[in-house]
This record gives sequence, C-alpha cells and structure tokens, in this order.
Amino acid sequence: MPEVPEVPTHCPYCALQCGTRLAPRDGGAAGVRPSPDFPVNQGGLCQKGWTAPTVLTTPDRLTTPLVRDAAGTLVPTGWDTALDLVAERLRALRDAYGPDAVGVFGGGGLTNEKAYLLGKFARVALGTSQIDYNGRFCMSSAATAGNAAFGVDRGLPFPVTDLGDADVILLAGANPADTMPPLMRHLGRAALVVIDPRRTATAERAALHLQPAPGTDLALALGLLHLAVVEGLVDTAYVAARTAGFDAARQRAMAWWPERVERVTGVPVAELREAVALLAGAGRAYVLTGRGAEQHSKGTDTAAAFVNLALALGLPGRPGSGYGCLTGQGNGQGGREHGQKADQLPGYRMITDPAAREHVAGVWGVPADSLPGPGRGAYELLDALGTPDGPKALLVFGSNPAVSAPRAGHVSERLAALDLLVVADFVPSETARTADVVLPVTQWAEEEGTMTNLEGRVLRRRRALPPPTGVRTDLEVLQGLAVRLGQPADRFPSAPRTVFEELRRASRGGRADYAGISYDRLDAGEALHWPCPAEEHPGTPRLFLDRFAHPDGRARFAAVEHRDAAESPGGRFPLYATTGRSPAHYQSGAQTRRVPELTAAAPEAYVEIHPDTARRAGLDEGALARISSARGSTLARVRLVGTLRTDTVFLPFHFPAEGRANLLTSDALDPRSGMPEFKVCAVRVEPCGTP
Ligand SMILES: Nc1nc2c(c(=O)[nH]1)N[C@H]1C(S)=C(S)[C@@H](COP(=O)(O)OP(=O)(O)OC[C@H]3O[C@@H](n4cnc5c(=O)[nH]c(N)nc54)[C@H](O)[C@@H]3O)O[C@H]1N2
Ligand SMILES: Nc1nc2c(c(=O)[nH]1)N[C@H]1C(S)=C(S)[C@@H](COP(=O)(O)OP(=O)(O)OC[C@H]3O[C@@H](n4cnc5c(=O)[nH]c(N)nc54)[C@H](O)[C@@H]3O)O[C@H]1N2
Ligand code: SF4
Ligand SMILES: [Mo]
Repeated sequence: MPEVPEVPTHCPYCALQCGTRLAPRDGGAAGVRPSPDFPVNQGGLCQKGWTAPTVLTTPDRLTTPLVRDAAGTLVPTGWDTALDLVAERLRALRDAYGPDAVGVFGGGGLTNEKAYLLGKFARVALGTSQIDYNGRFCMSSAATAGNAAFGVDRGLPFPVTDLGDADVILLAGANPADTMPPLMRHLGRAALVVIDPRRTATAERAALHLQPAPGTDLALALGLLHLAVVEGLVDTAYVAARTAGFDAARQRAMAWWPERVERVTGVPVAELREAVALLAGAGRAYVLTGRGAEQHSKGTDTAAAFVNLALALGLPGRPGSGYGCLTGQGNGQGGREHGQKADQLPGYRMITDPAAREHVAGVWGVPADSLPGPGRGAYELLDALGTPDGPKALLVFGSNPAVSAPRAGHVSERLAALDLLVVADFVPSETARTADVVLPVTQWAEEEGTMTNLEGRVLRRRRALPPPTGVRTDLEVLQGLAVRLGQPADRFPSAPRTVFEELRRASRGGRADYAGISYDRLDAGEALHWPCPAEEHPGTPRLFLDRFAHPDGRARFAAVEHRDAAESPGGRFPLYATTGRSPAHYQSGAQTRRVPELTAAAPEAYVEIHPDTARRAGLDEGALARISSARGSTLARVRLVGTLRTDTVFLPFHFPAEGRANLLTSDALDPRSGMPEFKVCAVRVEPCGTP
C-alpha cells in the first residue's frame, strides 16, 4: 500500500500551538507526532496533544444538524431545514425587538478566519452590537494592562525561544509545567521565581516559591516595587529615557513596606527581598503573568503592577529581557485581534474610533454609520440573556459557557430563558445539549486556516482528512445564515484563503497589522510575527526594541492601589477556593473528556485540600466532599495536598454537572476588563451527605 504523506499542522488546544505531523489513516482517524523542527515545542508534546486525534472519531461526534421538537427532544434534520429555521427566527426576533435582540458568543479557539467572519456576521448580517467571546474570561486583564502600558497587546512581545537565555524568570500565577509542558524546555536554564498559592509542578522547579493568599498579588507586586526603590535597584536611566508616570506609581508603592505586604499576603519579608534581589541582579530577566494573577476583580491593576516592576527594572524592550503574559487558548492571541470582542473591529481597532469604522466599513462595502457601537462584555452578555433589555437569541461558536462561565448555575438559567439558543460544535457539549438548534462543524484536522500563537506568530492549520459526511465548516455555516438573512454570498466567503485575504486588508494600518502575511509566505515556511505591514516586510518577532507603541514612544507606568477580593473567607464560608487547570484536561473538558487516556488520568471532579483542613472537616483522601459558596455547591473527590496553604482549596474547572467548579464562583468583575474573579471565592467544605 502506498504510504500517505504526513501533513504538517499544529495541535488544536493551547496557545503554544505545538507543531505536529498528522498521518491520515484508514477510517478517518489519524496518528500524530511532534514536528521535530518547530522551534516552540522542539519535538515535545503534552498528553493532550498526543491524544488529540481521538476526538476526531469520538463515538458521539455530531454529524447532522439537530432541532428541538415540540416534545423537547433534539432530533436530526437536514441543513436547509435547520438554517432556514434559524434565519427565520432570528429575523422575527430582530423585527420584533431590534437588532440587539440577537447575541453572538465566540471563542479564542476559532481560527483567525472564523473570528474575523463571526465579527463581520454580527455587525453586518445581524446588525447587532451584542457580540463578545470567551477570551474575556482569559486574556482581558492582561490585554487591558498591556494596551495601557505599551500601546499594543501582544502577549509575548518576543519569541519563546528567547526565554532559553534568561538568567531569572518570575512567573506570577502561571503553572506552565501543567498547562504548557513543552514550554518548560525553554525555562530550564533560568532560576524561576514562582508566585502561586499552591506548590505546583512549576513551583517544584523554582529557585524561589512565594506562596501568597489568593487575591493578594497586587499587594505583593507593590511590595516588590517598594523594595526595588528603597534598595536602589531601579534602572533610572531606562525609566528616564523610555517611560512616563514613574513618580505616581512609586508613590503608591512607598505605602507597601515589606512588613505590611507580609501581613496581607502571608509571604515572609525575607522571601520578598530574595525575589527582588534575584530579579534585579540578573543580566537577563523576564516577568511573566498567567491567569492566577489576572483572573481577579482587580486583574488589570495586578497585571499593571507587575508591568510597573518590570519597567522599574528596565526589562521591557531590552534585548534578552522583557515582560509578557502567557496567552492561553489556541488562538487566544489572534482571537482578540479580528473583531469578535464587544468593543473592537479587525486589526485590533476600536469600534468607537470614527477612522477605524470608516476603514473597516470600506473593506466590508457597507456605510460606516450602519455599524453598531460597542456591546456588552462576555459575562454581562450572558447575564442579560432573556431579560427585557437583553438578547432573546444567542449563537455560540467555540465555547461551552454552561461549564466554563463564572456563576455557572445562574448562566445556565439565563441560557434556558432564551427564545432561541443555537450552538455550532463538533461534540454535544453541555451547552449544545441545552440548545434549540445544534449545528455540526469540522475539527482542526479537517479544515484550513490560520492561528496566531502566544508569541504573535501566525501559523497554518491544514486539512489532512475529509470531514465526516454531513458536517460543514464554521465559515460555511456563517455564509449559509448570512445569505438567508439577505446578504450577498460573496460578502461572506466560505473559503478560508479568501477570508484571510480580506482580513489582511481590514487589518492594514491597525495595531495588529497582518497586511503583509499570506498563505503563500506561511506555506513557504516563513516565520511571521505581526505586525507585518507589507509583502516585503519580515514580520516583527521582537517588539519595543527602539520604542513602545504609544505616540511618544514611551511605556506608561500605572498608579495602582491594592484592594481586597470581592469576597473574603469568614463566617459560614471560612476558606478560600481557587480554581484552575489539571494537566489531563482542556478547559470545559468538552474535548478531552472524550479521550479515554485522559479520562483515566483524571476521571472526575476533585478538590485539593491540606490534610489538617480536611481532618477538621471530617474528610479523608478519596472521600466525596461538598464544597459550598454563597452561590451554590459542588461535589468533588478529596485529594490531600500537604504543601497547600491551610486556608485554601483548589478545584479544576474541567468537569460537568454537579462537579462544576463554577457553581461556586461569583459574578464579581474587573471594572476595566470585565474579567471575572475565577481565582477567589469564599467556601465551606464538608462530607457529601451533610445537609
Ligand atoms: N492542561 C491544560 N492546559 C491548558 C489549559 C487547560 O485547560 N488545561 N488551558 C489553556 C488556557 S485557555 C489558559 S488561559 C492557560 C492557563 O494557564 P495557567 O495560567 O498556568 O493556568 P491556571 O491553572 O488557570 O492558573 C495558574 C496558577 O494560578 C494559581 N493561582 C490561583 N489563584 C492565584 C492567585 O490569587 N495568585 C497567584 N499568583 N496564583 C494563583 C493556581 O494555583 C494555578 O497553579 O492554560 C492553557 N493550557
Ligand atoms: N473556574 C474557572 N473557570 C474558568 C477558568 C478558570 O481558570 N477557572 N478559565 C477561563 C478561561 S482562561 C477560558 S479560556 C475559558 C474557556 O472555556 P470555554 O470557552 O468553555 O472553552 P472550551 O472548553 O475550549 O470550549 C470550546 C467549545 O467549542 C468547541 N470548539 C472547539 N473548536 C471549535 C471551532 O473551531 N468551532 C466551533 N464551532 N466549536 C469549537 C469545543 O468542542 C467546546 O465545546 O474558561 C474560563 N473559565
Ligand atoms: S502544550 Fe498545548 S499546544 Fe502543545 S501539545 Fe499540549 S495542548 Fe497542544
Ligand atoms: Mo484561557
């Protein structure tokens, strides 16, 4: 039998976008192996990447549209029937209540082409302002802080391979040993300073582990800046030449003397001093943040406080040093550039900017004043569903909010209150199962497109296999709906290459400029990081070497102040709960819970708890615990962890039904970014069965 050639592509999951080679096999399933030559993973893959092809042939793969019948059952139907029905009901709702009666919820896993066309579909075909996406739950705090400080938001303004030469790397609330395992090969040389309430696999490898109480990083970062100032470690020449606003930021930090920081965070003064000495003493140093520092009602200010520290030490834009945040989802970077955000148009343009509206409307061939204004952020959008002023219909592409949204019990009620819920997915996710119409779409290995990884590098996703019969691409679905809503078909092309060509024009001159990037250049093997304004331009692997993106070229310090989390432990809820990830599962688990190897590694919801805390609650290893907050309660299997703080429990959010960690989390939001407080709430823990 002739050998089928392997197809070079990338893992479907996280923002590392590890390079892979996919070997098509009989029956549609495929074997995968790491590309030996992709610099980001250098031959490594995590267990999720190795097993990703399993989801392509999962037994419950969606292969036909489903429509809920009068008896409440989802029944198979044809594409024309399903799309006609959706378009007809959307039109009726729009006629009755206006265009904002229809909402759209996107995702950071969508390709650039899908994210772009989804934003255009909302603004042009539906005319709604009510579009946002799950990246609001992920990168919004870091993005807001990055835009304010540097004038542009690219998670890592340098290639990940630069980290390999660092002497010291501070990781604030990131656990890449579990969340991006192949990244660890670039962190092997550096001394790591890890800030995490848990002694994670990453913290195990650290030179210094600071273990603050959840929600106190802002005080910690202010304290580190304080020490840098009083110990004369500030790079005054850099601060004078390249920044603005230092004095106001320094004044705030002066109130955070080390003993006060120890009192608030629980981190001993000696460790604070050691952290600053390590960072300031390094020739090449990086400050990186993850969701642990950012997913708070003060996440933007916290990220800004870590930026302040990096600026004071002269790191951003210095060769071999820098500041960055580790973007999470596969296309978490590109997904926040092309217009699926409530306040944004393609090219990272703002929807309130008249010049941006003119430019994008010109590319779209519509009048600028026909474009709606900014809509609601992701949580506010979900919270408004089915209310008198809120959307009556929601279209979901690439998210599973019934599991992953904060205060998920309430969000599930809002979803149920809709007149029409439409979900495009390839598996019956928990959200899809509650929908009125389910549209079955292709997966990564069955479609073409581009993704932008955590270092701003644009990558090609390639089709290696035919999709199952009956399945359409997201782009085909959007085109089918747009045409039924009265749009010309060529305004909503379904060929990814055509969509990308339009995206290039729409992004031209914007903050995230893709004008010079083409499928041909990418297919020829060029490494292209945006901005790339022209065909002859080599792309920009390293930003800020000469200037920051503000008009005066200077980075901005932010004068930020610590504040408490929305909820503190006490009374009926004496413990902190924090949430995050386990190595075996991805996000809401919709994909990875369908992979037997991964389910064997982590079969059910669990809670990490200190043995002393467990004993006081009457819980042993392996017992089923009920964890309760003011919102609701979750059931999870006890894992005793002797290195955890005694005042804190940890739950992963990958599990469905009564195992959802988000039944506990609150609706507190960051006022600047709309980021939910996933990382802090107050809980009680008790044996399951206790009334
Ligand atoms: N296995 C796996 N990998 C993934 C994903 C996945 O779902 N599973 N998702 C991808 C995505 S979208 C993302 S966003 C990234 C996220 O990657 P990370 O940011 O590394 O992941 P998290 O586990 O959410 O949070 C990191 C750490 O923050 C700590 N933490 C909790 N509260 C606090 C706090 O108040 N302060 C500090 N300093 N730390 C705190 C947690 O203990 C946790 O170890 O991972 C990506 N990779
Ligand atoms: N408690 C707590 N909650 C959290 C977090 C936390 O740390 N703690 N982290 C938050 C973060 S950082 C994130 S990123 C969110 C993520 O949470 P979700 O938004 O729920 O992300 P996924 O589970 O990846 O959901 C993606 C869904 O879309 C489908 N899908 C994947 N690719 C495509 C595609 O190309 N097209 C279509 N149509 N469908 C597709 C998948 O099958 C899956 O059902 O969760 C947030 N929720
Ligand atoms: S680290 Fe991320 S991109 Fe790499 S194999 Fe694992 S999930 Fe895939
Ligand atoms: Mo994320």
